[in-house]
Amino acid sequence: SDPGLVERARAAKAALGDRVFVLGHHYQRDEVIQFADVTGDSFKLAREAAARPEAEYIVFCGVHFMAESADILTSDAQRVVLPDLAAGCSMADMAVLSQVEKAWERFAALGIAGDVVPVTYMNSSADIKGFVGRNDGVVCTSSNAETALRWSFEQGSKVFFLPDQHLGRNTAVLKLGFELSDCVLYDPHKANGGLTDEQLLAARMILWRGHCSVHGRFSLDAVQDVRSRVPGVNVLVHPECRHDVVTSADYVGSTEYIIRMIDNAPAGSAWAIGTELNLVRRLALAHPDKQIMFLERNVCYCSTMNRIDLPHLVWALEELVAGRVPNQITVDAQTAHYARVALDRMLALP
Ligand code: CIZ
Ligand code: SF4
Repeated sequence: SDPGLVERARAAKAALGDRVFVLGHHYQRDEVIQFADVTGDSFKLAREAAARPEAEYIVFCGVHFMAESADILTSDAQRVVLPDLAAGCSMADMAVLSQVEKAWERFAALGIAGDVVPVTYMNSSADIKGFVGRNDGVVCTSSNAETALRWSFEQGSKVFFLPDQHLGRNTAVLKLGFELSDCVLYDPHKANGGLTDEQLLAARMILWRGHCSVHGRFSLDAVQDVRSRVPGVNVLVHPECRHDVVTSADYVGSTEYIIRMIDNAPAGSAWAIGTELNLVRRLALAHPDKQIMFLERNVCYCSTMNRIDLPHLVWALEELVAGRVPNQITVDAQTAHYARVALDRMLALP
């Protein structure tokens, strides 16, 4: 990266000292991750932010919903900064509160709202987490989705899973032993969600029609292709991948799980990884004794994660040095209260 910018980022961080804490998501660019005080997945980073009460400013190198979660979990005095406001998440954007409320009204009209427990993946906006908190539901991550679903099925006979259909389906089928036919897909762009009353009454998992534009791109063809090219390869994918990809893989798990698997893999082993490319590249560099490859012939970064680049980080840090707070992310008090209820329920899971 540009040596002038590297020097400026260093100088600004040094000038701010302990007043600033920089969080770097695993999918961030190398030029940004080098300045992170801690790296992690969205859940780990939210907890790290909450554990740094002395930091006046949390600079979140990640995407918008993650910065919102950090604002919810930190004190009012702390300010959360997202270096580029255009760093959203296409999956989180697929569930809009008004659409979700409309679905909920339909469940109420059908007389099933009392049986449905809403569950939202961490990768959702604060107002969706707030909706879930107000309606006795829970947040989950890709590491605890199974536990969250088991808890939810003790509270009610149906789960309304937002916004990632793949994580919901993969967890229900692979971890809870459900049939694919127990799951229905609610499409907010179709009349009545594209579902008949009978389908809704019979379903156990009502999946929101959302997906990750990065993980949703891995295909069964890519798995078969890499197996034919690299005998003995281990296929390791994230549960945001499509069901056929996940069922044909050897290992499935969260970002932190993927990192652990590669750290513990024997020298000489071969791995095709289905997750974001910045992370796969760093894993390959860190493990030259293992054969690590991306599970697709075409590159695919998360384009919104990549919006945060060194120029944006330098700009944000230098603004803080100058006494201004750029791109502050705030969640209104009422939304934050109910989102926190749903997050705390997750933290209290066994
Ligand atoms: O796909 C993502 O954005 C993930 C897995 C984020 C996270 O850290 O949970
Ligand atoms: Fe959203 Fe997918 Fe990008 Fe994660 S990788 S921020 S879920 S679009």
